[in-house]
Amino acid sequence: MTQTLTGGPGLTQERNLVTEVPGPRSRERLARKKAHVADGVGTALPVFVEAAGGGVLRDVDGNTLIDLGSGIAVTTVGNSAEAVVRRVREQLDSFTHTCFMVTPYDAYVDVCEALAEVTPGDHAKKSALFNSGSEAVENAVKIARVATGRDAVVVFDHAYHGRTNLTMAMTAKVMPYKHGFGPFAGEVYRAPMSYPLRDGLSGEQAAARAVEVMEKQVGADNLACVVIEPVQGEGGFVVPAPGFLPALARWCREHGVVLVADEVQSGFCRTGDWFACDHEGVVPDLVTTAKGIAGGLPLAAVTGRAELMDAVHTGGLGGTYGGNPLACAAALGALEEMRTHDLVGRAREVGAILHERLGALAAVHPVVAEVRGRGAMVAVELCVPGTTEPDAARTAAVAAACHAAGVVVLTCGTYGNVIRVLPPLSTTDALLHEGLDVLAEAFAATA
Ligand code: PLZ
Repeated sequence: MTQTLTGGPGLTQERNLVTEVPGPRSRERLARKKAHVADGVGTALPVFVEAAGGGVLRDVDGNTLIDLGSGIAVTTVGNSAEAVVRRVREQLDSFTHTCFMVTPYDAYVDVCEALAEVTPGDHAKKSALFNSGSEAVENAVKIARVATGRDAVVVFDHAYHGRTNLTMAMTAKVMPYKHGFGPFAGEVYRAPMSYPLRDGLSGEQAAARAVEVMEKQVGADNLACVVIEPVQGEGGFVVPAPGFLPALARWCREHGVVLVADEVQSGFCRTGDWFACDHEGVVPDLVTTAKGIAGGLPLAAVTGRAELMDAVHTGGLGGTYGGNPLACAAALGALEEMRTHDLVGRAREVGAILHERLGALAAVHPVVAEVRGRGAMVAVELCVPGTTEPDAARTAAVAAACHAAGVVVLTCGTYGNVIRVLPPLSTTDALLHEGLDVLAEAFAATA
């Protein structure tokens, strides 16, 4: 794949370490961060970045690192994709803000039109734009409640939906996301997720288990929506067993429950389809998107059945910055990149490499209990060999070794024992292989 890369003068697509990581300049800045930034805001790898693009980040010490994390699933098209940069620059020359709720502009409508095209299903769709994934999820719940006249929300074990009050209630993991931050919003119920490594159930069996909770502990007549990540992100890149999502979708349809697919992390080519739901042909009623939608600028959306989206009274949805013109221009640029460079196809190629290389790793390191994921969203779960007892310490050690060697990997999972690989799709095969070589060395060095 050829792609024009920006990201600053002299940025080369290779790993190059000239100091230890983090180097002295990053450490200096870390001391400034400590003085001025609240301690509650953590950093996975404290190198301060001065240029980024393609599949690399260059830090202030002159080290160039391989990025296997995409800023948590955001820079699918790269950190400085040509079409994103070009369209944002053009928009900057015109205006930065008017507020769509005061005086509208084309880019917002263009993004909504594009979302109707790319999201699952060919029914009539409409969208509303927001700033963050959390905000999109909150608004999906608001829409589902108004449309159904019901209150309850069902979410799943290991789910991550955000850090606002309602979405904290929807997120499963207490530390660091919820600890001390309650009380949380009510009418949120948790059902068991399909997690094949840990439950050994088929998709149908796992769906029946979840449906029992919905019927016996919530009641379909009280249930506004079921919110699910079709491939879980922060929860550990958990891929439900085949048939789980279609069975849930069927049950929702039969009971007038709105099915919300939270595709904030899995959407926009990441899984080798436009959306993770596409893999099993599941058509959700509402889809929440963010992250990869706009190549790094803050934008999020709720897209769904026109009659549901239109159930809300005029003025009931919005926000000062939702669908900001720069973010919309960036989204149109990101979509242009995805289409021009067939990033759905590229995600599948990346996925084939990841499965081959991580599978080889699993074959020699029994600590790898499972390799799972789709497209360019693949992870390894680390357990005490022969068991499903999580090995978070080894996971942290492997990640630290990668970081020291100039490869950005992220961990995830309820038990902190999953290493996820989700590179920008603008990365080259050579960089990807080098990043995976470093990961393999990190497994060997921590054995
Ligand atoms: N839904 C599925 O993955 C964000 C969170 C990182 P915001 N995931 C990364 C962190 O530690 O805060 C996410 C997600 C899914 C919703 C969200 C929330 O998106 O844009 O972070 O609000």
